[in-house]
Amino acid sequence: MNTYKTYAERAARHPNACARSLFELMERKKTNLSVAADVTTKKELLAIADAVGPYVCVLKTHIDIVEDFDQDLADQLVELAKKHDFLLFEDRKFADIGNTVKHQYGKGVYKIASWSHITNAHTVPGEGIISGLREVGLPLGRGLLLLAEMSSKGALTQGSYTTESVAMARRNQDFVFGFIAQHKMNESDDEDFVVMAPGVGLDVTGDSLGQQYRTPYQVIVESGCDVIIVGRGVYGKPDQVEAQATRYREAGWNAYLERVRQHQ
Ligand code: S5P
Repeated sequence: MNTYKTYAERAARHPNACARSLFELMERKKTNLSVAADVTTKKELLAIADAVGPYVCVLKTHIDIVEDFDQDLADQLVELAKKHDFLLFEDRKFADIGNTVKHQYGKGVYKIASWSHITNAHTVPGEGIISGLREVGLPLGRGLLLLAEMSSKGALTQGSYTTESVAMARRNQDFVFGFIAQHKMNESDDEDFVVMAPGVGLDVTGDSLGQQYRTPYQVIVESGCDVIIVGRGVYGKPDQVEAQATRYREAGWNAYLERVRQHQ
């Protein structure tokens, strides 16, 4: 299965430009770590982006929680992405009809499509959500991930919902290059979906609001995901951000090497 090939092999074959540049940079930097920088001020967000930059392939943002957002923040994030060689992923979780998400993605205060290489969408509204986002994102070379499975307790993203989400991705591979999910989603060697998995932690198994954590080994080796998304595990203790980013990068990369070894 494609999932078990190296990131470099997958970069060489992938039909989607966004997936190709992601796999290439993962191989170049030897990291499958994405840090979720869920902080509420511009200063904190930029400090985390600069501190974790050398260790990540993707910096994931929730731009609408930043109290003092301005265009300069977006510009500086783009600069940091260039400086440290990572992609920006605005975790917007679009969930409306195509015509509405088109405006939410391209316009408004945040103009997400203008600075974020990757974004994501729920599949609950049906395929029109992909068509709407594609109109804005594809001409800019952006890529979309679909939420096929969530990490939180009691999530309804299971069974036929997940299966249908994969079918939607399969029909839209020019723009959709993968999933937010908990397991690999490929069904055959003919397709290669990138799976980014949130709900990753080395020290705790959950929080008080329904989040559930697994280790990088479980996520990468046992479940065949490609990128680990780590939030509080990295930025939770402000004086340890760089140390934790190093720790999770190593855990994620070692798990990947183990997966490649097991499937040689
Ligand atoms: O199913 C999901 C999907 C996402 S994108 N579960 C998640 O936790 N996320 C996001 O991953 C969530 O919005 C947050 O930004 C991050 C997890 O953060 P942590 O602090 O729990 O690691």
